[in-house]
Amino acid sequence: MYAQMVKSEATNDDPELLAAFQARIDAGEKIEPKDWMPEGYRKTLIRQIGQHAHSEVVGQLPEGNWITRAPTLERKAILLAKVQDEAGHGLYLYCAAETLGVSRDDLTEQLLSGRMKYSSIFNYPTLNWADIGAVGWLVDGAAIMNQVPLQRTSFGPYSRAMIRICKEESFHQRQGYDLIRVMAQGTAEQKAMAQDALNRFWYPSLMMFGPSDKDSVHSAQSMAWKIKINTNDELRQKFVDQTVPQAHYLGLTIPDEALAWNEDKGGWDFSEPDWSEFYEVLKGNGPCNTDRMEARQKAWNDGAWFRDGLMAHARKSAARRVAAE
Ligand code: FAQ
Repeated sequence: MYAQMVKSEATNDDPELLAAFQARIDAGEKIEPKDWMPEGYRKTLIRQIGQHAHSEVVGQLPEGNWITRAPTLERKAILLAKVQDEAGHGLYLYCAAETLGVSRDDLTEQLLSGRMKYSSIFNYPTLNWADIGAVGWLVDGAAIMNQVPLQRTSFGPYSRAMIRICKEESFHQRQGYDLIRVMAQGTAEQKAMAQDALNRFWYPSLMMFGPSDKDSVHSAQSMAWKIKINTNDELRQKFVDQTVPQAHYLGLTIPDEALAWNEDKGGWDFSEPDWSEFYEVLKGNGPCNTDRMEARQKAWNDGAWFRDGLMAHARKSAARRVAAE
């Protein structure tokens, strides 16, 4: 089935080149930017890496919102460092996408015009300090579950970016767990806040892995090309299996009455998220879609003079160098 799909995605490509390309992928070789690649492979990577980069950048907004209101100087410093890391992740990923022949400006324009997505999770609000713990524990926890296998993705620049990102992301998950632990073990009111944050972030976190495998449009092809290493459902199951014991340790309850240990599969049975909500968020109808896009549009407009200045400086420097030769 995979071979058939590879062919249909890249009908203009020479079958011999395609077969040689697939053989390299199957042998576990990394594909580098100057290597020949099917157009479908390039397009899929630009879509996935671009969306991933946008997610890192938009993902700064729900947390950045709390930097000035962090309860202690230590928590403020940690959050500031984390948000700064997310900006860095966006940059590594935009650079990886640029090696495929798309500029960062193009990718940003596609985001702002609604032609490119970012992760659904960042369209949910962070209403109080416990939500910052839930973002680190659950959102970064889900992100890292997806990103660790991506270190082995077939495209060299993406795989190398993921190695560095995963190192930082594991610190992010731990600071979130530590924050929520302090609240869960605090006063009754703080524990209630931690439980409320878990209640609101649980299903949106499960949605981060994408639609169930039967509805996933790209998984089969992306897995044949080793752009994706696992299916959406496999990673979602791993995330649930990792997170349930953590919640139990904290004395918090996963908001799912159907949650039950399944001895046969050696994992937890759980309820699917409401997929109609997921598709509504993707269409732009989540609680914060409008705010997030307005914030990105404003940042892009406000930065125009600076980008223009940098370009003018680069042009003048180049002209001076030519004149001096
Ligand atoms: N949100 O066929 P599939 C982070 C779209 S980590 C929005 O299964 P695919 C760290 C999908 O694009 C978060 N859209 O798609 C952080 C496709 O639509 P399209 C970002 C989603 O690509 C933490 C359609 O649904 N991580 O930011 C979502 O094979 C805290 C059909 O789906 C990555 O991007 C969704 N959740 O699998 C930062 C990881 N799910 O494009 C700050 C890399 C699916 O045809 C604070 N990406 N869609 O219009 C991936 O692994 C994959 O792209 C998936 C989706 C697994 C997300």
